[in-house]
Amino acid sequence: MSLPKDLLLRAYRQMKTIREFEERLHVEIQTGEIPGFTHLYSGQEAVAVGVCENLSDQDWIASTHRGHGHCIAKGCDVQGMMLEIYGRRDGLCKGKGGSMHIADMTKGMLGANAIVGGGPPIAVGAGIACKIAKRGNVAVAFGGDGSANQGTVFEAMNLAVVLRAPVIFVFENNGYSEHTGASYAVGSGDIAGRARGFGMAAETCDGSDFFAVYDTMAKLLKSVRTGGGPAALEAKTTRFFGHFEGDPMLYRAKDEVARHREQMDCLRIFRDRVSKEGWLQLAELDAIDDQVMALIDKSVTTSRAATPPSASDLLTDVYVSY
Ligand SMILES: Cc1ncc(C[n+]2csc(CCOP(=O)(O)OP(=O)(O)O)c2C)c(N)n1
Ligand SMILES: [Mg+2]
Repeated sequence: MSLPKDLLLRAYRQMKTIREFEERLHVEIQTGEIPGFTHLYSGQEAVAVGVCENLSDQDWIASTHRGHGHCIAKGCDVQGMMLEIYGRRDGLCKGKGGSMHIADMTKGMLGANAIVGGGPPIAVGAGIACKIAKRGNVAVAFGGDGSANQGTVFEAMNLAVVLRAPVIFVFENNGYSEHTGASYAVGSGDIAGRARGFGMAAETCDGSDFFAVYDTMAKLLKSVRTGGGPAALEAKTTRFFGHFEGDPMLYRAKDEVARHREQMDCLRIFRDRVSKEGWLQLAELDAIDDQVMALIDKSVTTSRAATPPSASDLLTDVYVSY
């Protein structure tokens, strides 16, 4: 059965916004105007959106170094994000965080995180807070296949089970941790199986298919929101760019990305499905494409012309005031 039409339209808009945000950054980074290190999320959009369409502003997420998609899917302001990535004063974090430290507490976005495996312990803390508050809210930790090998993640999964914390560990298995293949580096290859070993429910799904991610997440959430303890989701996906911007990708077959863009493009898969089922008209999606292109274009133009923080801003926001 189809999901409500407004949800389908919003999901497409979110995935398209992430895609264009990243494809445009890929171009703009080459101008040298964007400071710092950037990891692009293109190819993985259905995971962030399929997960976050099940969440509200009162649910929390902890993101990764590849965090733009998670931010957009959780509702962060696109213009504010672009300003932040350009290091501008009006950015979401006043231009002091950049790509790998975007956060927005008002949207339940606890932050991108440069530490691989750094998000899950934070999400467990947020999950414990949700459990104490008893409002049925949850915390989600995003992580990659590489993060599934980190001790911090094992400790977080164990603690979440022991304390029955409402946390979902989402593992985006994009096949690589930097330049190392998951087929080599993840023992047994079964990340969901590892999570099960800690005593939680865990599912695997096709991360290129919004509907598969959305439905699997919804199924897991039913129990997590009602006191059933944590769960895990392993989504099989791919990234269309290198590990970081500038990565020559010598570890991937020459035609691999082209093949994946052809076969694993979540936007194309979504468009095919909703038009075949008669749920949406392609013209409706084309209109969204145009609006998204205009939004990204404006966000880049505005960011390029915006002011960076001044020297006097340097020592503010060092500590949070309670
Ligand atoms: C604790 C820690 N170790 C190593 C690194 C360097 N590093 C940054 S990203 C990355 C790969 C992470 O792979 P994965 O979890 O699969 O995420 P992906 O990059 O594929 O999204 C590594 C090893 C780091 N940032 N933090
Ligand atoms: Mg990976």
